[in-house]
Amino acid sequence: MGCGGGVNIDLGKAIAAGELEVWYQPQVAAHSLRVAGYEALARWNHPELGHLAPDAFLDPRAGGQTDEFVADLAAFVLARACADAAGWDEAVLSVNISALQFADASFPDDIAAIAAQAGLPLHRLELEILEHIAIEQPDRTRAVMTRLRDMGVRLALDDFGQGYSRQSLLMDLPVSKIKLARSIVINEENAASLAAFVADVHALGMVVTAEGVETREQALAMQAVGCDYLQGYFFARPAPAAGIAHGLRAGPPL
Ligand code: G
Ligand code: MN
Repeated sequence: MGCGGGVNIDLGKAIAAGELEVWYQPQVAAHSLRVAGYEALARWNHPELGHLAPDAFLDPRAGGQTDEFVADLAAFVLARACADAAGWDEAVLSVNISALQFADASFPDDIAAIAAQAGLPLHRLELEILEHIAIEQPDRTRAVMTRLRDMGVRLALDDFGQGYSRQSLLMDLPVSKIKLARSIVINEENAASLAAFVADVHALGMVVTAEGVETREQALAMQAVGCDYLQGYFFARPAPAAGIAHGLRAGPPL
């Protein structure tokens, strides 16, 4: 099977061999620094190469894999993550969802079945959709997103701010969270416009997560412009479910 990222994975074999894992990275509340939730991240424990992130064996934009491959991987991650998260107190589970799934009219029913099977209440589930998918394919994704929102599932726009959206489009989307792309590194020049953006998002009733926070300076600056949640290596790297510390602060104090 050809793969966009270069390393070939035989998904069925990897799952059967227990090589496919789901790791978790905390999102902390920007002021208390308490863990509010975890993002589920697939990791392939390759026999020779070690733990590979999906971008090493999956490229959703290049379409290197068959639809069936993407669907199988997604189904595995969702089921595994929901089962793990059912055992956490109140922490929200965030799962990355592909364009394909958001275009599938039966996806909300699949979600309800998977969460019920795992014993995870739908209000503790958040699904992340890439900004450009939600914006570029609104007719294909809107109905499914709205149905999920009405079921009580939270929706987040992932990798936000890479130039796809006019801000006015946000108003119409049934999402409750914007995740600022890791590529947006806060500095003296962009801090004021970021603060204005965050204020606009808040006025729409949505919250903002800063992703890819790697230093104390970035954490403090993102907190200062009003971000509600912070996520990144400064607080914690993705880790296996066994390493999760419930309700604790993640990372060093600011
Ligand atoms: O696009 P998305 O937000 O789903 O990407 C998640 C990926 O980003 C994961 O593979 C995770 O390991 C990586 N990641 C998480 N935090 C950081 C960070 O602080 N710095 C960098 N460079 N990558 C990060
Ligand atoms: Mn994500």
